[in-house]
Amino acid sequence: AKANIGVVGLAVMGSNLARNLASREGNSVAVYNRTGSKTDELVAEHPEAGFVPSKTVAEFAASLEQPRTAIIMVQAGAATNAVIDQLVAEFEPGDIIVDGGNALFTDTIRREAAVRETGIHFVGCGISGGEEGALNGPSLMPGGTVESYETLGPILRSIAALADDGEPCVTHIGTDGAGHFVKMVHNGIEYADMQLIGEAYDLIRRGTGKTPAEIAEIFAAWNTTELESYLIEITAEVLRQVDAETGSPLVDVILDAAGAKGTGAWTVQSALNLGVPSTGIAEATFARSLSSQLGQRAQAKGLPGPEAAAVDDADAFIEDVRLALYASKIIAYSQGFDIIVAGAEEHGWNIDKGEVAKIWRAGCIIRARFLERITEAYAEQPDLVALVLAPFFTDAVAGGQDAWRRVVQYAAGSGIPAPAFSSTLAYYDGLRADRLPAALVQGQRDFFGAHTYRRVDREGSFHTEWSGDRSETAL
Ligand code: NBP
Repeated sequence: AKANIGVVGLAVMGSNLARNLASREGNSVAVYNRTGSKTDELVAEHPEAGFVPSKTVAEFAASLEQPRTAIIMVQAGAATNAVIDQLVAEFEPGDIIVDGGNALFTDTIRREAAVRETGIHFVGCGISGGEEGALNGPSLMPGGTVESYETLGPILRSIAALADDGEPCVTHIGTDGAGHFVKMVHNGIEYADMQLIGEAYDLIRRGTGKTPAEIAEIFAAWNTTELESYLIEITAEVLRQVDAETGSPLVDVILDAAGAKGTGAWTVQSALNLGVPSTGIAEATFARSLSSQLGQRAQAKGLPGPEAAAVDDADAFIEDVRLALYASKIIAYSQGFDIIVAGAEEHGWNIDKGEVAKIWRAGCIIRARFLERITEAYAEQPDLVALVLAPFFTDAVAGGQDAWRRVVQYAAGSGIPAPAFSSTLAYYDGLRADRLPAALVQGQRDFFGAHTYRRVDREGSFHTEWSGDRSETAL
């Protein structure tokens, strides 16, 4: 019998996704991997899955029901290009090729346009949740045509994570690269969220002298508040872990140089291109870079600066940090959604922001209770100009801002780096400011480059004759 869905690329993600697909009623899953021994291993280890294995791409194509649907799970970049070419050579108009890898959305836009010429559908689908998600239910962010989603939708719904209300975490994000774009922003937000949690931990540790195990309990307690999320939950787990070899907290023996696979940088690059001030994600990405500059850090270690002073009231400080974390997190997410809005406008995608928040409620790394509030905010005001302007979030930030300011003051005064806490606060103050020093910047630009400026009291562009009589001309 032929399979109704196929998976190409059987490393950890592809194998797990194939097993997830096979476990759903009604699915028969064709599998193919460049190195055939991996296919044999997967089939041998999981007889229950009833896989339909192939050793060549032609055989794989022949093993699929028509119109064919195949999900590619190979390394992003050249490997993905190679596999797309191979599939296009065997597939026919009406068939669907899904790229489930972490492709850069501009690659997806280009690939979709190229594959469309052949009459085959190409869908870039963001998949979040790592290995575990792929196996038990990821959050899925498919792009591509509406037509392809009619076939693909039910399959994706069957394997997606389920939110608490039973809704599968998948929605058609938009055409061509929209799915990979939103997945990219998801990862950017993930960077910000992780950095903020890291700063909260560092401030508590240095401000109160508590041990990682004690701080683990604080995070576990926070996980019953509005901060409830997967990342807070695993933070407690990581902080609790003791190194078997040394008996020290594991967090103290892990080298403090954060890695990155590039999706944070892509998000920041997109934000810069779109002119979106996404300071939380940018600072989080730069913080990882700074941590990895081991040579510079070794030389800079002795630079002068204050010693962290212990706080007077540890419990009050910890509550301040919790509120600061919540406020900063709201700003970082608000900025992330601004990137989505700007990207959608730039690329002509009709992205439902509330739906995006909804499909992040389970399966993915940033899954959190808080996301329900984002969905509600967009449901109440579909044309909301910034998430932070939704009454619920405005109130939450207002309620936490005194604490937030105290924490940032303490960090600066004590010489503890808190780039994401402070930059999101500066953004908030910039956003709500009555006047910004941008007026002076415009004056400077006009002075040295005749770039002109606008006035608050009249329409039009103006230039001052800086090197002459300093009179103003309207242009
Ligand atoms: P890898 O990213 O490590 O890729 C390994 C797979 O790519 C193998 O099946 C390998 O085949 C295949 N491949 C390569 Br490499 N070059 C190929 C080529 N020229 N032609 C055909 N196949 C080729 O696997 P992964 O970690 O399972 O991730 C798969 C995708 O999912 C990636 O795009 C990744 O970014 C994305 N992703 C990963 C995660 C995660 O948590 N790991 C989460 C979300 C998304 P071989 O066996 O013959 O070498």
